[in-house]
Amino acid sequence: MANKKILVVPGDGIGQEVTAVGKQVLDAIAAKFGHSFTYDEALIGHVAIEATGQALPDESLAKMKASDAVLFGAVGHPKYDNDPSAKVRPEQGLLKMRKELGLYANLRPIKLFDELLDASSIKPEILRGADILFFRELTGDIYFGEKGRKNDGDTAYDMAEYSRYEVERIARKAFDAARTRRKKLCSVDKANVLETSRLWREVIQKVAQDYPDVEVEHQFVDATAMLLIKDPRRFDVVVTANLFGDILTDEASQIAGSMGMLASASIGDGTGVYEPIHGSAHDITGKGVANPLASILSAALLLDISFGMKAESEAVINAVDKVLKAGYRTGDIADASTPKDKILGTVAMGEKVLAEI
Ligand code: GGG
Repeated sequence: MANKKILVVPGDGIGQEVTAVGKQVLDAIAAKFGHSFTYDEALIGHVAIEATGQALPDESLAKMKASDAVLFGAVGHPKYDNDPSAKVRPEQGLLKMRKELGLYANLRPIKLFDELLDASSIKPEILRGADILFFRELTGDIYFGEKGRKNDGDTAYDMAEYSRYEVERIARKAFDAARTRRKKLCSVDKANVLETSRLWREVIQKVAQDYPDVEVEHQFVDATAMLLIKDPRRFDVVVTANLFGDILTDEASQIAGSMGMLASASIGDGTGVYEPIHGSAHDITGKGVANPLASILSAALLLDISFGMKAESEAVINAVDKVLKAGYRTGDIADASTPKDKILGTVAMGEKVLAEI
């Protein structure tokens, strides 16, 4: 029996809807395994800007630091897409949270549930058995470098920067993970063009000397984008920089059938944050159709990584598997052969998973 404090930070758009389901799943696990989970809530993103003027209010950050884990939703709002001059934006809350909590490693498992082989636009014979674990570096790169305008606003710049220290710490996390899997690591960069990538490759090669049992390959990001679709099974652990990881994992979500299936764990120096890789999806917000499985699978990662509760985490994954085996789908993972009565909304899909726990 464990006592744990979980901070629920739904954020914007469908973040609100899917995180509510993720929390219900944590509750069901606590009841089944005799744990005591207590919850608090905090604001981030557009909802935080509206309430306080800040994308990540100090109070939210303090609550994050004081909790054992954070179950997070998404940030974003379309109003900022058409207002490039906005000084405060929802995404600033996300970046500040990552920096302040030292969340330098973002784990994004790309796991295809067998039942979803046909949901993907990639051919089943290419996909079957694909299982990739991405390590996206999360607190450096072009996201955090100096940015600005010059020449009276006619020229814009974003600086990309990496230090040896930053590359080495994510590299070691990825190599450690490769040792527990198929012992293959692919480091993705653009070392034929970028100086940050040349340093990245140099550090990966040095760290690799401490892991002689792990087979290492280096790929350029453009080639990786192609190989993920052509031959996803060639990858085991992939480690890459912040921007490349952001883009490649959206692409790789198609291996798992949908963005709505992909969970993530952001870990580092303190409290871990667990969230779907998808954003706030305002086009479907409030319609009750968002896929809650990424939030549910994020809860499974939380149980495993932050609380060391392997059996509890597996109970969640098995429940998802059973629901998919029974043929239930949300709209994003349904296909022409899915019977209408098996296509569920957010809440109903959550209830099916809860019933299997
Ligand atoms: N749950 C992920 C999320 O809210 N994504 C929105 C976003 O702004 N993502 C940028 C990033 O992950 O760097």
